[in-house]
Amino acid sequence: MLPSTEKILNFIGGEMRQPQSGAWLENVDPATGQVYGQIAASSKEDLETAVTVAQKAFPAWRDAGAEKRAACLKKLAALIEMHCEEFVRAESMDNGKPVSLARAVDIPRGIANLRAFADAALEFSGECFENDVSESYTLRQPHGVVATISPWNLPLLLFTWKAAPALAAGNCLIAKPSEVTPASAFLLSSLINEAGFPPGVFNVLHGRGAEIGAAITAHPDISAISFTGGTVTGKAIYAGAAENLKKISLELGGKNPTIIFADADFDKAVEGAKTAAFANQGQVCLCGSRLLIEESIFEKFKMAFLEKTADIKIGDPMDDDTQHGATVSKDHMQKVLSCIALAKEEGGEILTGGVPVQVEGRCENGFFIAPTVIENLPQNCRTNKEEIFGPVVTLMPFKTEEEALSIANGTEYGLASSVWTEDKEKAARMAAGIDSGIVWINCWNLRDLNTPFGGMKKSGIGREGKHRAMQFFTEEKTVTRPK
Ligand code: TXE
Repeated sequence: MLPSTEKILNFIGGEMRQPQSGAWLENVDPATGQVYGQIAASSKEDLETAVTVAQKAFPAWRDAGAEKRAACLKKLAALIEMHCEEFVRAESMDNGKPVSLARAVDIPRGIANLRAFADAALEFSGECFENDVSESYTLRQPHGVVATISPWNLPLLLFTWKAAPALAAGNCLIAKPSEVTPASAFLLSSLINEAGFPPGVFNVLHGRGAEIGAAITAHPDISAISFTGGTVTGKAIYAGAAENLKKISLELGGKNPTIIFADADFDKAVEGAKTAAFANQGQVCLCGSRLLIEESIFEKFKMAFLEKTADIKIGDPMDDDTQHGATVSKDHMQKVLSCIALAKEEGGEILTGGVPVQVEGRCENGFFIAPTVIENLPQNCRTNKEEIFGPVVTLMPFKTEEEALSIANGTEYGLASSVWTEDKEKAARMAAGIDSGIVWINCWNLRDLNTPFGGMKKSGIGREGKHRAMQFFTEEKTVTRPK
């Protein structure tokens, strides 16, 4: 049995610990609007303790060897798998996402991340070079104490996506999950000792971003930070880390285009565009929030898309057949609704949704927003440029490939895009022309954990993914001798 998530404690030096300040935050279930627990509000004192135990644990963990590190990660994956349903329900209650989604995506991907980086620990190696006078090789060595700061939209998935490579590479870790969704990281922390990690290697600190997150960013003994979250927070972390020249990996927001050509497989494109727009209530940095449709099929596609959207089942996230749950918090619901109000002011026509939904029964006070489709907005209005991060998609027609590219590239973001066409050459031209770190052809969010993952422009700095993340979490050293 895993511990109750009603009291979310820190995990420092192999022990569950209360926050030293005695301060707690409230944890709200977004599907009911009710407070259901308390979260440790960590302060600088907790961080100092965590850094001290992590520094002490580092030499032995660095020297433990890749096999030991891989074994701990694999054991942790197996333990989460054993408790899968408890994780599913905790994730759903904390975040508002349907249990079906947590069961199909979040928890299995969290497990897969741990396994992928267990393999990466064993595969990762340096390079050899040779010329007429010398031969060289590189060593890849862990930084020491590093930190991860992760968001609320895919809590366990993104927590493990960062923690696993940090540990696989031989670092000791201070991991800070979002204070909005701390439950799955807390449950994971209750399994760290059983997985075999020595005390001090894997620490989890909870609390507010502006407090404990900022303290982590400023701490001189934390050498690297991997962050996923909003662009504004990413900039603050980048600035805060500059003082100590920390290594920084930033995966930030997106305003991703889904581009539909007239020659696409129509039914697959409609289904794909719907999933891209509304998955996880539109709260995925990869979501396709701008739907660009070739003019000759615009009306037909729009009608089919609206029909599909109408079929989405909104309801209690704990019901197995719910497809669309609550947005993550009251604040976030209000932010999304204010973006919809702005879209109307900008002249947008709401084709469906645009309003909160009251789900009857235990969820009547929950934070639900109907999937929302908007048209008739110019490509350069705020609604089409700023990240909304909710179940909101705008429709725009285009006539040519050039126009599609110009609209697609017309924002400050450059994370992901999805292109639907049966013409392989056109797909290749679009892929080469779009300013985004990831381009999906005739699919969306089809992930291979080996591939580089990350964004251009204001969507971030650096790439994650198997070997890229291992590179980030290691320092490269060149060793040369004469021939
Ligand atoms: O996330 P934050 P917020 C976008 C989305 C959303 C917006 C704001 O558009 O509306 O960001 O969301 C920690 N120093 N994304 O404010 O603040 C925080 O505790 C150090 C995109 O809820 O970015 C949490 O652990 N850390 C996104 C993490 O940062 C700080 C996912 C993310 O929270 C900090 C989520 C500080 N000063 C939101 N302030 C994606 N790319 O997937 C906060 N944090």
